[in-house]
Amino acid sequence: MAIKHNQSGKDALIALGANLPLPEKTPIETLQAAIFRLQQRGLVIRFVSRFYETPCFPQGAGPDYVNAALVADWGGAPEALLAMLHEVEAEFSRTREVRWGMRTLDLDLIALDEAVLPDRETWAAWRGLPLDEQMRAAPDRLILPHPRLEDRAFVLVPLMDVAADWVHPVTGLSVAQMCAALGAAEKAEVKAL
Ligand code: PH2
Ligand code: MG
Ligand code: MG
Repeated sequence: MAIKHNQSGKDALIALGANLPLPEKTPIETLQAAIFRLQQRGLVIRFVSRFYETPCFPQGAGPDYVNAALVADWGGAPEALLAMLHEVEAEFSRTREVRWGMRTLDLDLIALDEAVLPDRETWAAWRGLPLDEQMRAAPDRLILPHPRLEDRAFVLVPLMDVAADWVHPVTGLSVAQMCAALGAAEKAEVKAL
């Protein structure tokens, strides 16, 4: 978990992913360059996970992903961090046409310490959405923690490297507990590079 001394802001948990190459970069190189770019823009990065090769979700929707996670120290508004992530995605040619489509770079804000946004009721509504509706409806507001966090080995396994002790403010479960609840087969598919 992030070092608490000398920390001015909150722990931001960020998931990184890529499954399409850029003209001059493999997905691994894209993630490395994106982390560097976030630092250049002033993001204080505390920990970066290993990089993992993961099967595309939904299955068959595209090439394997490279996924990673990082913890940053963020003192500003959550929306400002989200805007920075979107700007860096755009710098790496990310377009947003297809929900859950293939992407050159995906930077997802997963959580900001204990923040529940926009409020617990709205969070619970997004969390409870059935899969077919999830595929149709994309939230126009920032929902934190990420409503699908506990379902996704490609997010939780990298988070184990950097934030195993982070506790979900609604469910009370730590990253380690959520990860332990995943199926063994699903976890085994997330392979450290
Ligand atoms: N991201 C998605 C959709 N599917 N699959 C894997 N393995 N990793 C991802 O990061 C991922 C995905 C939408 O952001
Ligand atoms: Mg995203
Ligand atoms: Mg994503």
